[in-house]
Amino acid sequence: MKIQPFNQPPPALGNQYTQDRVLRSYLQRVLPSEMLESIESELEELGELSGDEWYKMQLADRLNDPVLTQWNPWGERIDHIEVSDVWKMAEKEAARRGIVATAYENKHGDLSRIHQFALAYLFAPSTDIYLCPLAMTDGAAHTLQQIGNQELIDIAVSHLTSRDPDSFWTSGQWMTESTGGSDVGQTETVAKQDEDGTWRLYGRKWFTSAVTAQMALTLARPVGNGPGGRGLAMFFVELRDEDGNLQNISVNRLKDKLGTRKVPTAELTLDGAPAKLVLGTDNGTRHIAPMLNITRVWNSVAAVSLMNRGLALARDFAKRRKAFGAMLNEKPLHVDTLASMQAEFEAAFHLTFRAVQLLGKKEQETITDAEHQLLRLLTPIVKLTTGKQAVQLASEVLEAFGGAGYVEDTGLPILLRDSQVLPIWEGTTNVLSLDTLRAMRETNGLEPIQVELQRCCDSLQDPTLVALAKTTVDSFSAANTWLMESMGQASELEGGARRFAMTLGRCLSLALLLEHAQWAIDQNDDRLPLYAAQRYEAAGINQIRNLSSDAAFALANA
Ligand code: MFK
Repeated sequence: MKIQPFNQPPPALGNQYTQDRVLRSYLQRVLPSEMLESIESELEELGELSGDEWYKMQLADRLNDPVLTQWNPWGERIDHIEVSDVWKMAEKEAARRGIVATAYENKHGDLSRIHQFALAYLFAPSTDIYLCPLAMTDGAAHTLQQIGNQELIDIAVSHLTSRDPDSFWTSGQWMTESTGGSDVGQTETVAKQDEDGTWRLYGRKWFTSAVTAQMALTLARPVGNGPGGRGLAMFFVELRDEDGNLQNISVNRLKDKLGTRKVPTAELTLDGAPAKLVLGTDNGTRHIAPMLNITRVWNSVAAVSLMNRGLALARDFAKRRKAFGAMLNEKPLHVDTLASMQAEFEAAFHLTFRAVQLLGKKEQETITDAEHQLLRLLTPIVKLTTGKQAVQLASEVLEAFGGAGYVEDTGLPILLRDSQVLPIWEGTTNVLSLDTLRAMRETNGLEPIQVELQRCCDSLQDPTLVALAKTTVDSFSAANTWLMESMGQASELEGGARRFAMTLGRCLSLALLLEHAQWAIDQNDDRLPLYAAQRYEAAGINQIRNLSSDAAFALANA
């Protein structure tokens, strides 16, 4: 008798917009219905491509990493980088579909950012982290506009925000040097001025993402300036001359990374690269901060987008895979695991899109002072909270496939490897925890968060939601008490900063999820967001622990 081989059914994706209950329900709540109607065809089209043609292309292109060719056959240094087919497609499609431009065309006033990031969220998971250059492009356009350097705005912004693939530019953000990715004040690149006034940069940039960009914003120390971030200046660099040759920039090698392998991250030597000052000759870290705050929001959108992709695949697989006599989606423990993952995702989604909403209001100057302060605090909190959730969720997604999740040609391991970058670049979890403390010093302490929690809680009527809201109050109160007790004890304050920032992140996520859950009940008698909130709350909100810093030093250094 012939043995019938057993084959596992691969997961499949449908339209990633029409199947996305969470995104659709959120957009219904926050957008006027005419606006939603006017943008829905774009979202549906992207959802279709992302779940079908682009997803298939991504799987087929899995092994094609970018290739650096440093020399042509005749001995000329060219430093050409050939990117993958998905990246070539993504660059054109990103321009045509206005993944950056939508925020600047401003068709929908302070809701334009929500429109843009809904597009980015659908665009991201099948385009191999092409969101990275788009994030930096948006960050550069935003920074140049905010600073108001008209010469540079005239040179660059119409390209950065173009919908025409032939004139669309992307931007790099060169900050990291071998002295450190976090402690940017140690930057060793120097800036010297020629006799004719042209600035030239000399140094080595150690981790420059997407060197295929046309321009970059970067930091360098003008000769004679003092140490630290204050002694740095922010510069604008156009990478290539009119003939397309790199201008005194050489690409030493591409990084051999765990994930984001399609992103051609490079080590560069700048040997007199011409540059223009963006704003003054000092305070470079302060001046580049607006760019970081934009890319941190993109990072969070990438996190929720990848979480959603992992869940879509795991959910579909659970409908197809039979084990122990039943489909996986009929097995209580498997279903319980998926439900907890879904709850983490929904909480992360609402936290992220609250930051997006506030960013739009800030840019259109419809933001209140309290909301402005909230956005400053939220930016590091959202990035650090969602970055960690994305890694944990991607790991669970792989496990939900059993051994298949650990096998490269399923395309699944890439989800975990790509997610692992999210808590690292654009500020690690610890750097952002410290930025949360910095932000609190700039704002009214924790008051903006308290006001936001109160706003969410005030919207609740359903008794289950009201009961869950008590956890936000208790967790916030624990964070506040810890802060008061730790003030003046530098080591305790720094040592507990991550648990503090995480508590605020989870607390805000729960409150925003509760707010949405009330709306969903009122609107459609939809109790799924409530179930997500229950499960999210059960996973634990308050991370504050009384752990001594002295004991941490003893233990970690033993
Ligand atoms: C998928 C989507 C995402 C993709 C993007 C991918 C691109 C990948 C490329 C990269 O990874 S680029 C590198 C990213 N690098 C970082 O994010 C750096 C992480 N380190 C920090 O954020 C440090 O906190 C920092 C470098 C800012 C510390 O520098 P300093 O000079 O020691 O900081 P200091 O003295 O505290 O702050 C200097 C000024 O900046 C202060 O203002 P004042 O001069 O007025 O006092 C700060 O208030 C201000 N500042 C710092 N961070 C700020 C900020 N202002 C607003 N927002 C912030 N976040």
